[in-house]
Order: sequence, then C-alpha cells, then structure tokens
Amino acid sequence: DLVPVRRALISVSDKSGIVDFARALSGKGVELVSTGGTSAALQREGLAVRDVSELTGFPEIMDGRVKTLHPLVHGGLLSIRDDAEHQDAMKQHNIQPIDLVVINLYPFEEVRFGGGDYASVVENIDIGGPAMVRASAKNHAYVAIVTDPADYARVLEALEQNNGSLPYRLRQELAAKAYARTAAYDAAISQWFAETLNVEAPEWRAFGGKLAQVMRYGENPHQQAGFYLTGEKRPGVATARQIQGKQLSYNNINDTDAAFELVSEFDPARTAAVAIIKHANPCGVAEGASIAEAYRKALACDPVSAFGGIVALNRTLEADAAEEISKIFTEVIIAPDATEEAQAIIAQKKNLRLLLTGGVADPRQAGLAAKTVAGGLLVQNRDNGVVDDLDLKVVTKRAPTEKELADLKFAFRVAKHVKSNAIVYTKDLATVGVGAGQMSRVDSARIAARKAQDAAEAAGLAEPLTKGCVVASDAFFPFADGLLSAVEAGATAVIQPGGSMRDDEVIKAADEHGIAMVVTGMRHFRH
Ligand code: 93A
Repeated sequence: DLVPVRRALISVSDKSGIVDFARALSGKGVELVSTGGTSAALQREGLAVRDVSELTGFPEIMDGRVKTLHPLVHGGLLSIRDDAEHQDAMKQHNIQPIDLVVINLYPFEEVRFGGGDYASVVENIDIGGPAMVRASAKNHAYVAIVTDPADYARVLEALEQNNGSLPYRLRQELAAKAYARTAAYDAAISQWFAETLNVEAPEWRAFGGKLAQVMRYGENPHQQAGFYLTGEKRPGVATARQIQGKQLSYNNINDTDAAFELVSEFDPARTAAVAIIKHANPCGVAEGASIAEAYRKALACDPVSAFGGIVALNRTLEADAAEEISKIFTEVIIAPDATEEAQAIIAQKKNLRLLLTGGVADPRQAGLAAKTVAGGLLVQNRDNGVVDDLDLKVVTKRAPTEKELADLKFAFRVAKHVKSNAIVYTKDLATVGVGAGQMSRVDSARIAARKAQDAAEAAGLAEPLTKGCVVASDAFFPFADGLLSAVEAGATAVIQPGGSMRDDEVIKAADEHGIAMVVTGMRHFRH
C-alpha cells in the first residue's frame, strides 16, 4: 500500500510553511509543479519548479480563473495507475502522473468576513483548487492530498519513514480531511449568498462555525464547552464588544442572547426598554420614558429573581441607569452603547460584564435556529413574527381600550421570548407576572399570578400588581380554566393566538366576565 512520491503539484494561497516543505520534498528528489504565484514564491527561494502552464502547454488565462482546469492536470490526478486503458490514455496524451498534491484554497472566508465587497468575495470562490482537491482525494489509492499546512510535518515524517513513499492509511486520512474542507468551503459560500439575500431556507445553509471561545465548562462544571460563530451579521452576544469583566460562561452566553433578542423586539426609536433575564426567561421587562425608568419598572416585577440576572437595554446605557443597575448583583449588561460616564460607573464593579453591540437586532430578520437531539440536529427558521405585523381580531363583545391594546401587544411581544407554556401579565407597559416553562397553561397562569402577589407584598402594596392588568398567552387556551385563572388574578383583557377546538367556550367565558379578547393567529412556542 505504499506509493512512491515522484511528482508533486503545489498550488497554495496561504503560503505559510510552503517553502520549507517544498525544499524538503525537492531534497527527496520529488519534482515540483506549481501555479503562477506559488511557483514564483518557490523560485524566489531558489527552488527548481516547473510551471503548470509548461506541463499543460496552455497558459493561465482569465486572471487565473483557468489555470489548472486542464485534462493534463486532471488526468495526472485521476488515472488508475495499473489500469491498462488508463495507461494507454496517459501514453497517448502524454499525461504525467501526479502523486502528491498540496493545495489550500482562495481565502473566501477571510475575504467574506473581512468585509470584502461583492465582486471580491465572488472572485475568491476557488474553482480549480477544489476540483483538484476532490480529484486527488477520490484517487487516494495513488495520490496523497494535503490541504492543511499543519500536515506538512506529518507528511515529511511519513516520507522519511517509508523511503520516499506514503502509506495507504495516511492517504485515506488526508482524503477524509480534504472532503471536509471542500464541504465547509461550499457551505460558507452558500451561507454568504443566503445572508446577502436575507431569504435563507434551512437547506441552503449548513450549520458550521468558527470556534471563538473555549469556556471553562458548559452548562455544568463536568461538561466541556465551546462557543462557535456562524458569521451571521446580527447585533447580539456573539458579535458584541466586551468592555470589562471576566469571560462569559456558557450559561451567561445563553442568557445574554435571550435577553438581547427580547429587548430587540422594542424599536429604540419608539421607546426605551429593558429586559432582565434569569435561566433564559424574563423576570422583568418594561418600557419607559428612559432606560433608568424602564429598568426600575422591570425590576419591580420580580426583584428576588433579578438577583444575579442579565440586563439588556435597547438604547445607550447612561449614568443614571448604570447607577441603578449596579445597586444589585448583576452578571451581565448588554446594550447597543454606553456613555463614558456610564462605563466609569460600571468599571467600579470589576466582575460585572458590559457588552456593547452597536445596535439592536432586527426581529424580522430571517435566520436559523438549531437544537440537537440524540443523533440529530433540528434546524428551523428563526421565529421572526412580530405582533405589529399581525392581523389582530377582537373576538369578544368588549373591545380592548387603547391602553389595554398597547399593554396586550407588549405582553405578546414578551411572551414570544418566554419558554412555553408562557403566560405574561402586563400593566402600564411592564410585566407584573411571568409564568414560564410549565407543562400546563393553567399552572403558568397561576404561578405568574402568585409571583405578582409576592411582588406586591414585598413592595408593601395593598393590591396584587395583576389587579387590572392584561394577559398574553403564547398559545391558545385549550380550556377555559387558564383564562379563568387569569381573570381571577385580575386581568381585564387577553391576547392569544386562538385556534383551539374550544375557542367558543373560551370566548364565552371571557364575555361572561366582561373581558376583551384579541386573537393574533400566530403562535409563539419556545422550548
Ligand atoms: O481561479 S481558480 O478557480 N482556477 C484554477 O484553475 C485554479 N487552479 C488553482 N483557482 C485555482 N487555483 C487556486 O489558486 C488554488 O486553489 C490556490 O488557492 C491558488 C494558488 O494560486 P497561485 O499559485 O497563483 O498563488
């Protein structure tokens, strides 16, 4: 299974380590054939190199778009050496076998993520390189394909050990790596198109990513974890600039994402908004005339849970809000920006992380979300439904007042970001009770009401905060009980998707209690 290496074709964009590698090959009597730029680089270092155009008898044309796409190259890569017919073809067309191929591709990813313009990104789609990589890898029975400079040493060592030949097992391993590379390369190209067009479908984009951070541990200390970037252009935890504080943990990243995605539902041109998150669920969300006011309102919803939380803002962090937020233990603040004065206040809390995103995320942006299951990956489009775009229908005798309607829309916006079953009580554009992650909707309604009661008692109020509130449900009420429980808590208006078999029963119960109900036609499950 040993194949002697007599001729190597070298064509690399990343030229690191190539001169030493080529010199070592040359020292072992290997003939070097190379493309324009690579050939020049090797010749400058005094190495004897044959140009591909000399081998093919055809010049590189069209700015290099066509340089190795030639039967004399691909015949040399693909021929079965001990097949009589292939041998005849080689003799007839004067095709010389190539035993070792060293290629790395045009730097598409670097140009793309480096902010290259459309034309230069397209020009950096390598065609001839992947064709040679795939051809050599297919013919690994005779050809070794090296696509990673990190493998140069290993290949030299194997040549040394095997008297100028390479073993089958190594050629197989290199082939496996080669196809992984061309697959990732094409996935990156498809991903770029999808993002450029902003109309991606899950099948257009392979999930992959660039390792950005290795965490000390995962969700729990006995789990290892890494943070991979997909390259999606979206303000948020993955693309933010961290101003201070230690590295974010796995749970911090997850929670910070939930917080910023939620607060991004609120257009900063219309209102200031703050979300406080614990375990990926909001424990307080509010709009306000300022960020400081929104923060106070959000905190009042569930000050006990807010301890050690993540705070997300949709506008610049200013000094007054920075003072307020640093009064209680907070893990992370994520905001579009922060004034110098606010940063100086935060700087006094060494462990508090401050992340600046440069803007809010567009809740309507197309995108992908993924989740693993045993042996599989579930991929779907991001939930980019926005309540403002929905055709809201009043289904009860009483229509909501203008104030109720504003609160209903607020509550539904928040419910989209609460784990199902989600029930969100809202008053004066602030959550007053959040029921999350329960297996029955009626339990979520009760828990949210109880939390509102607790908050009122803690604040020394006579009435629970839910008195005269509105309520949102992320999915329809399967029975009237969930609705009745919200009515009992003090809700006067309801927003929910509708569509239950028992909608009539639920609407009737609402009418009996003088409740105004609005249906959205859109469900916001979140698991
Ligand atoms: O433009 S190409 O798609 N057409 C080709 O025929 C071709 N052959 C090799 N790109 C091609 N290459 C790529 O050129 C290689 O994959 C490598 O990345 C690069 C090396 O070019 P040079 O040696 O001129 O620097």
